[in-house]
Amino acid sequence: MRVLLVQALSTEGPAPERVYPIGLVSLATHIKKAGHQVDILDMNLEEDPFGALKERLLDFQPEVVGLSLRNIDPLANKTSSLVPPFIVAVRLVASVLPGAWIIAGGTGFSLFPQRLMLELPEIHYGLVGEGEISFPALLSSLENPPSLKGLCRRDGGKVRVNLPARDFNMEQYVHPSRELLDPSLYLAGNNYVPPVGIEAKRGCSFQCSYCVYPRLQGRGLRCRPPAGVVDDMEILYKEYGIKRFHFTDPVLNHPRGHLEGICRELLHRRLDVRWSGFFREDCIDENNIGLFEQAGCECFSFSPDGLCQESLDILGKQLSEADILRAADLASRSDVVTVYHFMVNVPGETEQTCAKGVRLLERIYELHERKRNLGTVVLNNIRILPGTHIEAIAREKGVIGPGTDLLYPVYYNPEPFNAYRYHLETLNLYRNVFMWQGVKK
Ligand code: B12
Repeated sequence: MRVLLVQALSTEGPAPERVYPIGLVSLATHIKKAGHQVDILDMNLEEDPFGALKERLLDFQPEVVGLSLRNIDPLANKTSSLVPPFIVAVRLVASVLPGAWIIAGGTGFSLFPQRLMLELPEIHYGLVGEGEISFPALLSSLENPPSLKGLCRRDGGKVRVNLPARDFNMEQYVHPSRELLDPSLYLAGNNYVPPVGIEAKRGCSFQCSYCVYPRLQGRGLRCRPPAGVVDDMEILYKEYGIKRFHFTDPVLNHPRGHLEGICRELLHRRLDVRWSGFFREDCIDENNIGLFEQAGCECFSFSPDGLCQESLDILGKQLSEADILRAADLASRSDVVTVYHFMVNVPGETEQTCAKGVRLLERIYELHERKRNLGTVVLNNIRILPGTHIEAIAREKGVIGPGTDLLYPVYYNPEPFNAYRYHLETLNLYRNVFMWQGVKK
């Protein structure tokens, strides 16, 4: 069968930070192995994304179009949505090729399958969760599919959603066939994030109250053997000249030992690459931090989220303020840049917690001023996503009501601390500019 896989628009406006669609390329790899003819279109690479979609549909004449909705919205306190361009993409496919099967998937879709399929009758099937096994199985049973993991199908006026696949065996991970979508197309343009991702594991065993990662990838940690991960990097380095990577793991340095194994393999092969990822503070210590740096880590991204113990607890972080400062101290002594992410105006915020947050931020800057190695501090309000504990708290506190539509951006930011973020942003910008300019306050 001819199958066109489409990465729908992932950012608003011309994509400033591009991300190579590793999920889609992995799926393409699997369905090609299953004997299908496959083509990929990343609308984010196109100057005229909808024109490019129409053209590709007419040229390739796919029998099946798989649309990936990665992001529902851009987060970062923004109120724009990526649902409208997704709706238009689906409708364009249905109008240009009325005989084609339309299948939707991806992380954004997996968060709102029922809602999106009810809004879009043009979608024949959806797949929530991982697609490596279910997608090829669905392609070979389109007229009457069995009850596949993650399958979303219509039943009268309703949409039935099966439990998602979150158990793909990462020991049997297949290198994504990069020739299906050239990674070098992504090399220009990004200022911060390495566009090419590497999967070292899937799953997250933590239970942070706002987060959907366990829902998307499950709680069990499925690690790839380190040699396979490094093979992936080596292929990209040697065949495509890719030297910078971002590990896509929810938490890169958990469980302890796995990343260390990858680092030792990188050093053993003398692979001169740079990489980044999200680190957990309580899994970093004097022993492994040097190894991470030596093996090419170029940015420690921390997402402690809570700015004081009360907030850490309400967010379910299983971390202490001391863990944050200890990791900050270690990272600030290295030559690696560190970026911190925090949530602001979380449930239970008071004058006291706000003051504690300011102190923590000041303390982090003091540590990093020694070597001037703090990239930035990202400050966000919580985007309320369905099924999270934060959604329940927001309902209980009346921050959202029965009529609130969570498909579109809704943040937890009630009065009286709804302007606290701006206060912290000022502090962050002030400390950051003064640090980088070497000006004493
Ligand atoms: C790594 C990551 C990043 C990295 C990417 C680095 C890189 N070079 O790759 C960075 C930090 C840069 C990043 C940035 C952003 N991200 Co991000 N990211 C992730 C993360 C942790 C993993 C994504 C990943 O690569 N997974 C591995 C691949 C293999 O899996 P996959 O994409 O899910 O694909 C599988 C399935 O979804 C399915 N599938 C996918 N497509 C299709 C299509 C069809 C037809 C079918 C059937 C199946 C299917 O099959 C695939 C294989 O199993 C996810 C959270 C998570 N745990 O999933 C968030 C996540 C996807 N990101 C998210 C967002 C919002 C963003 C940003 C907008 C945030 C921001 N403000 O900067 C940007 C957007 C960047 C962009 N251009 O798209 C959200 C999306 C949901 C939402 N709330 O909208 C998530 C879910 C995190 C969250 N906060 O909830 N991200």
